[in-house]
Amino acid sequence: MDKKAQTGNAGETHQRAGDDQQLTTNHGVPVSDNQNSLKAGSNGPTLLEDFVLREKIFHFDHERIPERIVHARGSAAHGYFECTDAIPDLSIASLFAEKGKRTPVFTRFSTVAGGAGSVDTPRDVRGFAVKFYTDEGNWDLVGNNIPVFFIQDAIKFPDLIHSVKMEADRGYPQAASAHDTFWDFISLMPETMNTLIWAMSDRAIPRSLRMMQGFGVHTFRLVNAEGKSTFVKFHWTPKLGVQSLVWDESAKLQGADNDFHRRDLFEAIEAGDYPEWELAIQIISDELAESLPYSVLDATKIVPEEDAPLRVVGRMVLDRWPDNFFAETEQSAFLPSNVVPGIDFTNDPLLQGRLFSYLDTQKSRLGTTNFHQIPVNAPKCPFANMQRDGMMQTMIPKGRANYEPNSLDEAGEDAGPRETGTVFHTYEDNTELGNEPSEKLRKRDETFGDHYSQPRQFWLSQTDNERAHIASAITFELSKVSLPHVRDRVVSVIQNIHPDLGRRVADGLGIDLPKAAKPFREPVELAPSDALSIQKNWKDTLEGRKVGILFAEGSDKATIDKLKSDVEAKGGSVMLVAPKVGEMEVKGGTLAADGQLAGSPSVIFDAVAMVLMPEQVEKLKKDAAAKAWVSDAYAHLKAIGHCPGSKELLDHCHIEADEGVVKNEDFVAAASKRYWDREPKVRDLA
Ligand code: HDD
Repeated sequence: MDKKAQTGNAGETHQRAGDDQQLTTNHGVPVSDNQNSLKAGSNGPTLLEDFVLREKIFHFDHERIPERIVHARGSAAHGYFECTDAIPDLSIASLFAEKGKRTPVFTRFSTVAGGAGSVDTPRDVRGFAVKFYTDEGNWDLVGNNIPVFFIQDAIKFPDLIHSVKMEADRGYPQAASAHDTFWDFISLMPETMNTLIWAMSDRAIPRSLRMMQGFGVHTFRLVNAEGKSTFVKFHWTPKLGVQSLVWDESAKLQGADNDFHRRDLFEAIEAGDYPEWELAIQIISDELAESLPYSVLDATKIVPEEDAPLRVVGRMVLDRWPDNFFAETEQSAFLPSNVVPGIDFTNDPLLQGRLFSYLDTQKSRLGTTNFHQIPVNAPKCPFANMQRDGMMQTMIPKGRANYEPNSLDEAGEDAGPRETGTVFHTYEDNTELGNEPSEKLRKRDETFGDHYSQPRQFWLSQTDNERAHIASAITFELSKVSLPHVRDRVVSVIQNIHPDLGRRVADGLGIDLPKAAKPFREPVELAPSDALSIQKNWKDTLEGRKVGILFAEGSDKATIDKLKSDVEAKGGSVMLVAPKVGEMEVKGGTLAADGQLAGSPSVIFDAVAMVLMPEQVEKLKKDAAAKAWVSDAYAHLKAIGHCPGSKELLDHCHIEADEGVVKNEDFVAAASKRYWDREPKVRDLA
C-alpha cells in the first residue's frame, strides 16, 4: 500500500468565497441571509435556534491563539533555496547535494520583545527563521540577525525574557529594552556583554528585513557519508547589503508606519523585486576550534571571518507572499530540533535547551501535538510513523499497524513504515573539544568566563560614528532606567568593554564615573575585524531603496518624470508626495500623488527630492509637515535634492549645504548614501 496515502501530507485546504460560490456554514449548509439574525418578529428577540448566527459568533470568539512568548511580531514569505556550491564532502544533507538543486523554504522575520501587534522598528534583535522543506524532512535554521546570544545556558532564558518584556506589574514598556528590569538583569550577568554591544549598535534598527544579515548563531556540525563531522556556523548575507536606520528615524517610524518592515517585504515581493540572501558556511576545523581562546560551543562568541572565512554554498530567494497571514505566518512553527541527515547539533548548552523548548511551546500556542499537520509546518516529503490520534487529527491512517514491531505483513496486511534508506544518525563522539563525559555536574567550561574580549573587539572594529551610536544608544536606554544603582552598575560593567565607552555613557547621563567592575576572567586582545562594522561594508546602491519626491500644483512634470525614471533605472522605487492626493494641474500636464504630505513623512524614504515653485514654497513654509519633511531628512543624514524654487524651503529650515544636499540634476548619484559626516551638526552624540 502507498505509505503516503496511508499517513502522508496534510493537504492544503483553500477556502475561497468567490462570486460564483454559495455562502455556507462550516458544515456546508447554504446560508440564505448573512445580514439578519433569526428573530421572533422584526422587533422581537433573537432565537437560540439561529445556528447560523451561533456558529459565526462562536468561531469569531475563538479566532485568536496565544501569541509567541518571544518573537510574537513577525512577517514571513515563501521561496526557495538554491545550492550554488555542492558540499557532499562535508554533508549528506540533500539540499547541499548538487549545484542548482532547489529546496522550498518558508522564512519568518521577527522582533523579539514586542507583542504581535507592536511596531516594526524598535531597538531589538531580529529573528531570522528559515524552514527548509528538504526531501529528507524539514530543517529549521532558527537564527537571528545578530551572530551571538545574550546568555550561554538555556536555563537563563526565562529570566532574560522576563526581564526584557514589559514589566510584570505595570505592563509597559512594550517592545523596548529601555527599562529597569532589563538593565538590572544585564548588569548582573556580564556574559550578556557581547550581545549587548551588538544590540546597542545599529544592527538592532535595520532599514529593511531585506537588508539584514542572518546567523544560525550556534556552532552546528555537518556530517558526511563517512560519518566525519565538521563544525560550521551559518551566515545569511543580503544581496542588497546591510543597512540600518538612525535611532531618531526608527523612533519616528513607529508613529509614521507601524508596519514599515512588513509593508516593505510585501511590496518588494508584489513588485517582483524578490528579496535574496546568500547562505555561507564558516568551516571551523577542529584544530582552529581547539586553538581559540574561547569555546565555539559558547553562543555568546563569534568566530571572526578572518579566522574562518565564509564559503558561499547557496542562495535564498523569497518570491511568494503567504496567501493567508494567520494560516501560514502565525501558525508556522520553527524547531531547532528539526534537523535532517547530514546536519547535527553540538554540545552548546544554549542549543541543547532550545531543542526542548520549541517543540514544547507549540502545544500551548497551536493547541495540539498535531501541529505538524498544519500545511505550513508539514514536510513536503512523505512521512509515516506509528504516532496516532491527538487533538485535531486531520489524517486518516488505514489499517491496524499502529505499533512496532509487528508481523501483520505475514498475514498479507500492511505492516506500516520501517527504517530503510537514508536515516538520521546522531553523531556519537562526545569527547570533542576536550569534553570528558563524567559525573553529572552543573558547570560551564572555564573559557565561558571571558565576557569582555569580544565586545571590546566589536567596539574597536566600528567606525567613530558607529561607536558614537553605541554610546548614545546605551545612554538613551539608561536614561529611561529609574533605579540609580542599576545605571551605576551598568556603567561600571561596560568599562571593561572599553574605558571610553564607560566614560562616554557616564558623561552622556551626567553621572559620576563609577569604579570598573572586576572581570571574572581577564580579557585577551583580539584583532579588530572590519566585517563587524556596517558602515565599513556599506553598499552605495539605490536597489531596494525608496525615494520621495515632493511636488505641488504647478510643479514641473518633466523634472519629476526624469527624477523618477533615473531612480527607477538604478533599481530604486519612487513615491510622489504632495499636499493633496487628487489629480492636479502641473506644468506640462496633470499628476496625482501617491501619498499625502501629512501621511508620508520623509522617515519612510531613503532619500528625498523636491520639485516646487517659489509660490508653493511660500505656502509650505507655514506647514509643519513640510518643514519636518525637510528637517527630518537632513537630521536622518539623507540626500536631499532641490530645484531653484525649493531651495528657499531648505534655507527656511536652516539646512546647511553639504555633500548630500544637491541640485536635482545630481540627486541620483547622491541618493544611494547616508551622510554620516553630517551627524555632529544635527545631534549631540555621546
Ligand atoms: Fe528562541 C522563538 C531565535 C534562544 C525559546 N527564537 C524564536 C524565534 C526565533 C528565535 C527566530 C521565532 C521563530 C518563529 O518565527 O516562529 N532563540 C533564537 C535564537 C536563540 C534563541 C537565535 C539563541 C541562539 N529561544 C532561545 C532559548 C530558548 C528559546 C535558549 C528557550 C530555552 N524561542 C523560544 C520559544 C519560541 C522562540 C519560547 C517562541 C515561539 C516559538 O519558540 O515557537 O520556544
